[in-house]
Amino acid sequence: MTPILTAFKRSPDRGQGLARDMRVRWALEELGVAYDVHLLSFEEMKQPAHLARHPFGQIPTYEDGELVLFESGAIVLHLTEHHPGLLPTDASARMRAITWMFAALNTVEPPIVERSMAWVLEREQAWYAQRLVMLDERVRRRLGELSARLGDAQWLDGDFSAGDLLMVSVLLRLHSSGIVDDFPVLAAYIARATQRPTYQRAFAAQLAVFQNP
Ligand code: GTB
Repeated sequence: MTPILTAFKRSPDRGQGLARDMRVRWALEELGVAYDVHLLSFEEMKQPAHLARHPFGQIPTYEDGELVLFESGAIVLHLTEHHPGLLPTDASARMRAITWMFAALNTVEPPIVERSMAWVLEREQAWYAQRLVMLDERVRRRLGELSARLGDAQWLDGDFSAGDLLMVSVLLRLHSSGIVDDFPVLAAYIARATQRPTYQRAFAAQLAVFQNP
């Protein structure tokens, strides 16, 4: 049975690939797993049928037979556990790659999301400019630390892994801010990752949803 991923019927990012189904699509392409996509409107996401899949009424979810998962990181982890290619086989290296997955989602993504949500929800407020200085500083601190760790390496720890896939997915959310341009090591890292044919295929698939509603 072909697994089913849920995604926005009409993504607010207009096909920029910033919604979290994109990272799952990318992992599926990396691992060579065929999948179907079930597109949902915002209304449908809050209906009982989808709430049974996702307690918070969000995308993405992933269904494979009886198994129903939500949380993009958990879905990517599940995929890497069942298909070779995105996690090393050596136990220590594997755990280090998983650590980078957590770092992407728990340490790097939160300040980036906070910054973008402030723009969405607070940009009309008189104090927004002042708050943005602080939010930018938090993001820049993380990027500086990540850049220092990556250094001259191609990927975070050895070969390209699910840790890189999630880290790059998270960093891409900063694209419109221009902040990454101040971190050439990270800009090159993102370029390397997004040039992968697997990323390109995943990106094209989600863009097609927006272009062919
Ligand atoms: N922690 C969860 C995960 O990783 O799966 C977060 C899931 C999540 O936030 N899903 C969002 C959603 O369903 C879509 S991705 N939102 C609808 C709702 O909560 O009602 C977040 C997102 C949305 C839009 C943009 N954008 O327009 O750029 C980027 C990211």
